[in-house]
Amino acid sequence: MKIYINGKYYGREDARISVFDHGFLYGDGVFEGIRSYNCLVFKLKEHIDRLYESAHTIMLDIGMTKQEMIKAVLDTLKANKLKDSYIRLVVSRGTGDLGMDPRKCTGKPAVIIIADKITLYPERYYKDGLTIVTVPTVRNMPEALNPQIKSLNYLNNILAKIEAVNAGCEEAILLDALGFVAECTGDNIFIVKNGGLYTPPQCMGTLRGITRDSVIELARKNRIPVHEHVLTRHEVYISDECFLTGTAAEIIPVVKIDGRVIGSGKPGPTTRKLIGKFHTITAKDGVRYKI
Ligand code: PXG
Repeated sequence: MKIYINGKYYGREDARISVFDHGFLYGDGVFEGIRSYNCLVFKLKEHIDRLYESAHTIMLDIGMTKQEMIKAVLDTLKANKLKDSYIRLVVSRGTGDLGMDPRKCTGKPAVIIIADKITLYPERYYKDGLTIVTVPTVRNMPEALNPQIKSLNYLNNILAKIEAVNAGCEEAILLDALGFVAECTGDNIFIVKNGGLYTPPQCMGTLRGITRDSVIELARKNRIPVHEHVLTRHEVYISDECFLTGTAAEIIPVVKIDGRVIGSGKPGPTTRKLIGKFHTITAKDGVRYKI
């Protein structure tokens, strides 16, 4: 494995950054998770744009143009000879001292690109659907730490993940500070009701997921009405279908939430249709590279 750190490649054992890096000391940095399918990087521009937007808000100057970053991602994929890949792009504030003041980080930010094989949920979850729970940990309030910033500080999500695992589930629903459904630990949530698609708006505790946007676009193209609407748990429990979206999981059906069976208890027709359409676009859209 060849890991990109600031323009150079390192083997897995040698790819290291300083313990004084503020990404490590404080979670001060940003990241993206991107996928490639058969030598096509899906929504690369959108991921790079979101990375730079996250960096802009935390006032982190990445020190590379977006074009240079895109080239670095493609070069890393080529160096690793990966056709299908999960790409983790991390930009941390860089090394400083033990104070949190970002001005103490006088060196360059650390730009890290790891391209690995994909680890997915087991196939049976796509076939039979997931069982998930609502957890006590509430999604960060936008005024505190906006979920739109894909920062290296993911403890909010990790706490929710721990609660899901404690309940014997793979994913968790987090509510926002008002008690509306926000999203899952690493996925957005959709429900289907009476033929329409509903997903929480991005204004409260919801990341504007790139898979979410792709699904909205796909649904509209296929004349499925889409509503970005606040959702309560009640509306989720009485939905006809439910599914989650994310770069890692793609589109995954949910069949039981907090002990309530969703719809027929099996992945529904709209979910299955969207999964099929999604695979069609990941197989043909994207930025091509040669290995
Ligand atoms: N919500 C949150 C909180 C996320 O972190 C999504 C929604 C879905 O967004 P995209 O743009 O991927 O459709 C995410 C994405 C991981 C991992 O390693 C996490 C994500 C993506 C890829 C890998 O757990 N989060």
